Amino acid sequence: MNKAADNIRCLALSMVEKAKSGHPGGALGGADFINVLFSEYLRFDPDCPGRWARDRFFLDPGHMSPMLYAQLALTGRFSLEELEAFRQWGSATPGHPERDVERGIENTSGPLGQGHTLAVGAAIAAKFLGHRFGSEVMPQQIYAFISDGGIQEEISQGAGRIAGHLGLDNLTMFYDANDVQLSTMVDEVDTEDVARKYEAWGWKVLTIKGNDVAEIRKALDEALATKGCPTLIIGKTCMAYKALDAEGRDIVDRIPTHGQPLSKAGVSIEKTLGAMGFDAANPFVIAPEVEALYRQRDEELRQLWKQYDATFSQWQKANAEDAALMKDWFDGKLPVIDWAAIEQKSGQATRSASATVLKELAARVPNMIVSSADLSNSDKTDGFLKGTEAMSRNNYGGRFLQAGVAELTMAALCVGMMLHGGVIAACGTFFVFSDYQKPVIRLAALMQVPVKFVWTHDAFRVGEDGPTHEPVEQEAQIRLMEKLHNHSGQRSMLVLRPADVHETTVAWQMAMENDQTPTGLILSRQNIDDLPNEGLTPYARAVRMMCGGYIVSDDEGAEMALVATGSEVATLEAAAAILRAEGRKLRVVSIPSEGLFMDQPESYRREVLPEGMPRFGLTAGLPINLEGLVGANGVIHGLESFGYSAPYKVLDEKLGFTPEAVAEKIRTLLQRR
Ligand SMILES: Cc1ncc(C[n+]2csc(CCOP(=O)(O)OP(=O)(O)O)c2C)c(N)n1
Repeated sequence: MNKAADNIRCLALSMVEKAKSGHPGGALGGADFINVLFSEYLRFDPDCPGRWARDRFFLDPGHMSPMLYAQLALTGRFSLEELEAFRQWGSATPGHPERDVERGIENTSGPLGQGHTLAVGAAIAAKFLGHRFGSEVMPQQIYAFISDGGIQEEISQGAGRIAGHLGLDNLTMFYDANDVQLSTMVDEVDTEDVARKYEAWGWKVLTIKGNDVAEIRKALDEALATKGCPTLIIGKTCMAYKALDAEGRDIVDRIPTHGQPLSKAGVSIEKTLGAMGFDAANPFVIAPEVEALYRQRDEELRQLWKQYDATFSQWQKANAEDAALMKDWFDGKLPVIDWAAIEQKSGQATRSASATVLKELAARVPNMIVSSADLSNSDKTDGFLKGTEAMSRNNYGGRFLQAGVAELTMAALCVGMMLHGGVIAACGTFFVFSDYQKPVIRLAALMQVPVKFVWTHDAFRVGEDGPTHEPVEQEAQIRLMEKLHNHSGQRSMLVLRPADVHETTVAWQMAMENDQTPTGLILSRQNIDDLPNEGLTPYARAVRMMCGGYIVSDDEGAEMALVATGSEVATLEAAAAILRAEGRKLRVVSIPSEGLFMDQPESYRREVLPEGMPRFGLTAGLPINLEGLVGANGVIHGLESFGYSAPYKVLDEKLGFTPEAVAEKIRTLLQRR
């Protein structure tokens, strides 16, 4: 056992030496725990690693990637050559691990704190699925590995609170407590009692010597036997464990071992590897006894999976329908939904229209879990809640997660649920608080996890709550994710701001059908008039937004195209009505997703926004929202300051967003031509 942990140390240290960059110290200290976990506890099928019922290991400190890659080399998922290419262009071993389930990497990690929160989300999904299908077929345990950085990150407060509150006894977290962080010692910044903190959240806490195999085993056994609460194993480890200087002495100052090759931190690679029985001249090896240990483990795992398969097929025989359902859920298959038949009440706020759709989804999509950060009655995710129950430690079948006031945590929990698989997750809050969620949105976009973000109260028309609650620059920020492409070459996020209740139905359809990237739905607080349907059914008209944007109303020989997203489209329609009565010819265009619109063939884009037709844009956000669509020769009326506290109709007047004020701006432009 110790030789295997030393082998991980040898590989991890050598990867960083060879790359001339990376974080070796933590990896050396954590090697003993990960080695025990992978060689004796973690259950996965060595011949089919992505199986639904596998245990999952979530790494929080992504900088400790050498430890994970080295471990996965012992497990047989990475070759030694791949370890040698650590951090290099095109390698399978980037600086921080990137999600690759077949290779044993459940989550992309690096931004500290997120990884273990994803694990809590995965534990929630596992509990939900265990409740639905039975724990004999959904027996998966969720393991998380966290370091001082993750413990200090604010998100750990949300993750710890929720995991304790829900009593997630399928979650075991190892805290690599090595007293050292990147630029300081831990006690220079943190004197809290971590054990008591987690106990207060309802966790079982075990404190052990984290480099001691027997203590690690005992703690893992105890964690697995614990019922009713998650377990935190605080492993007191040693940073850069077993690193020696040229005289063969333990090194003294361990902070420099955190983030650079150990040879630059006063460590002798020859002495260190030599003492562990490895050769510094040829360090990329797996010792024969270590190879034997892990191949032996493969055999044990194969036996375990045989037993599981037998249990599963018995269950399948007795529960054929459930087995088919389970497959559909893990395959991400959506039930048939008659979107066109969803009845929307005219003239409502798009958040209310969203509630109407969510009511339908609650009835039709039994593996959907919706969450809200204590705003369900405002962000209208309560449309879903009415069709289910809140999840609790006594009811893992509830499909509504009351996250409390914790937007960042909630977002990460939803991403974690979807990383686990088998469920579809959505979460709601006010659009202005998407600011609290950005780091998770970014990671979800990078990992291509199709969580649905519901953001309501989408502009200054929030009104009386004032500038703290009025998003102005948020749409511009979130649309940057539409411009950023993921590693599959797709726009990394779909962002939709529907213009009326019917576009909201279609926006939800697009969100549910988007299984490639996260989707953001930006919805209004205030009521919005329906857009004209031009002889189509409302759904048939709205479904044209699947091209990103479309012509809502048009006059032959239109003199100008009026462009907007969301509620401003209805304002443009109203302004156009005033001007049409004066004999003006206009075109109104709704573009709920600039990114999607830009992906249409040029011919379509030109059809909607012809080259020579002057353009006017209206946005309740920063004018930059429409610059790509309106172009340098067009004019945009937007908001260039924070909003103000007042009833929204007063704000419309003061800020020039009434139909009359908008019509006047357009009139002036038309007269100037
Ligand atoms: C959100 C976030 N902030 C900052 C960093 C940069 N960073 C990487 S490692 C680290 C210190 C981590 O210390 P610890 O968690 O104790 O890891 P160890 O020193 O044990 O390797 C920091 C600040 C990061 N990766 N993520």
